[in-house]
Amino acid sequence: MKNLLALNWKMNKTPTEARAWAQELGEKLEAGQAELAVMAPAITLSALAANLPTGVGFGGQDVSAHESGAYTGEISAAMLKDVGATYAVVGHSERRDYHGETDAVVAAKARQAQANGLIPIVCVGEKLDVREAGEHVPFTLAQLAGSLEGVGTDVVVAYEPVWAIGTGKTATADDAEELAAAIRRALQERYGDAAAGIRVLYGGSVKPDNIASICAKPNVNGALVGGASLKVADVLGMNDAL
Ligand code: G2H
Repeated sequence: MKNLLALNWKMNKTPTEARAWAQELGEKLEAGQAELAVMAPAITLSALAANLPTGVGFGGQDVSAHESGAYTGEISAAMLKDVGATYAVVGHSERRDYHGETDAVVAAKARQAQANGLIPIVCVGEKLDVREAGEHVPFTLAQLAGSLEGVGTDVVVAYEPVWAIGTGKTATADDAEELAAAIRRALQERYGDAAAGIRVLYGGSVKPDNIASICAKPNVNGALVGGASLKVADVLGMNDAL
């Protein structure tokens, strides 16, 4: 399965900056082994649609759990699809923490994405206290089960240990593989043979010099990258490393 290099800009880049980034990527990107997609602020997506090089996809960083209507400030899956998005991140730890998103809300968002032809990237992962208590596997699998309620197989799962997000502390490749393998087993129980086609990503302080060892693990099929996604040079470095 081709690795997915999913870039998560978070709340960075104006439409003007996004356009310049996409054009620079188009000038410098050479064919790589990975699929590349940019998860960007919704307001930048039209600029990305017009300027990203062929073959580089994009998606939203969140999506509404509702189809349409009186939900001020929200972006629907149909809106993302209409602008050309392929993916929508759901359940990122920053959404869970700062916006109180529960597993049930995350699952509803993932279902809404799929109903509109988008592939949800469902994020799960434990905080430091859970890891220190040795509960990271059961915690993450419980979060996964709740976040996949009613969700079909056209999905990506991203394991992002919260203690490794934006902190510079990267989980080791073995830490990533431990959870990726556990997630793969849970996906097999849930979806049967179809689970073999589901990508499991690792996220948390991934950068050009650690991506290769993490993605070399048998159950890791790519990365969700925040900080190192903002500069084209780093993206090229990660693409080259895969
Ligand atoms: C985790 C990751 C991207 P960073 O949130 O989803 O961010 O690579 O900055 O740790």
